Amino acid sequence: MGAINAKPLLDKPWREINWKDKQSALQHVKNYKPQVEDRQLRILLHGPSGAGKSSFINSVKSVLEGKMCRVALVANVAQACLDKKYTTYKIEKENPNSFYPFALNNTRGLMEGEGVPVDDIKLALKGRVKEDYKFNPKCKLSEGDQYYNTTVNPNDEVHVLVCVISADTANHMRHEVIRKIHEIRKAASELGIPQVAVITKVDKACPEIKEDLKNVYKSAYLKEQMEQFSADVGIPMNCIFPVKNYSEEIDLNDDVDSLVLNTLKHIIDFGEEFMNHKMNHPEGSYFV
Ligand SMILES: Nc1nc2c(ncn2[C@@H]2O[C@H](COP(=O)(O)OP(=O)(O)OP(=O)(O)O)[C@@H](O)[C@H]2O)c(=O)[nH]1
Ligand SMILES: [Mg+2]
Repeated sequence: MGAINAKPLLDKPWREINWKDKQSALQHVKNYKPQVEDRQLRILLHGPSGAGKSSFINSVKSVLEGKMCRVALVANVAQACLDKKYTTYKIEKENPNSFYPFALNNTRGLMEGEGVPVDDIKLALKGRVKEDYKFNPKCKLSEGDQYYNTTVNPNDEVHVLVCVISADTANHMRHEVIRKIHEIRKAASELGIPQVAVITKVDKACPEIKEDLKNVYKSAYLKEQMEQFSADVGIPMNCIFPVKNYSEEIDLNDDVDSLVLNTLKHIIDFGEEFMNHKMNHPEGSYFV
């Protein structure tokens, strides 16, 4: 994004979110139970290195557990590509032996040259990548490898694909990265998997948002950036969610929580709809 936002704030937010009622969004997520019995919703995160994938996982976990969590290692800005393995994050619910019925999967960053092979993300969508597989930018995972999952359980499959992008780079992504995102989207569409984008670091996009996160849907500047990103990668605006991850804070904050919860609620709804559709149409016929 680069240039400092010089646009005034809109009088009315272009999308409504209830900042005062964090509890009902939290309850919605807490009450979530897949309609299909014994099923776990799998949310696959991908996106450029440094975009905030690990931070988003930590933010979700922090909101749900009501305390600051740093389970996914977050890179210092100077470090490139911290996460190299395929990792599943589950979140404890109330007691140490019970978990929310959804999991977040982290992947190695998408970048030019050294990034995760697009084919590996395609395999992950189908549940073919085993936990702890170390992505190798030079070589895709292939059948016969010990980390290639030959017996896919429905809970290994992905139900919603989330592209994580930083607001300060969303508008000038390298052509190669955009091409990779398109290719991954195409593969997900063929499988009928819904796709969402999470735009992180909105506090860096515009000073008014940094000042007050409630301005997030009043910033004409951020809206323009989101529209441009939507046009570049083909994800519709109503599937793009801006968030501010926990990054410098040491205590939880209601506004940060509200935005993360609102995003998570939509991600879960998209995934649940797909899971049910797939159950009723095992032969395919998706309209994504
Ligand atoms: N200000 C601000 N900083 C953020 C936000 N989200 C992430 N960061 C910072 O951005 C940097 C990179 O974040 P990570 O979560 O490590 O990014 P990643 O996508 O997991 O990166 P890789 O693991 O290398 O692929 C860290 O220094 C975070 O603290 C945000 O919403 N606002
Ligand atoms: Mg990471």
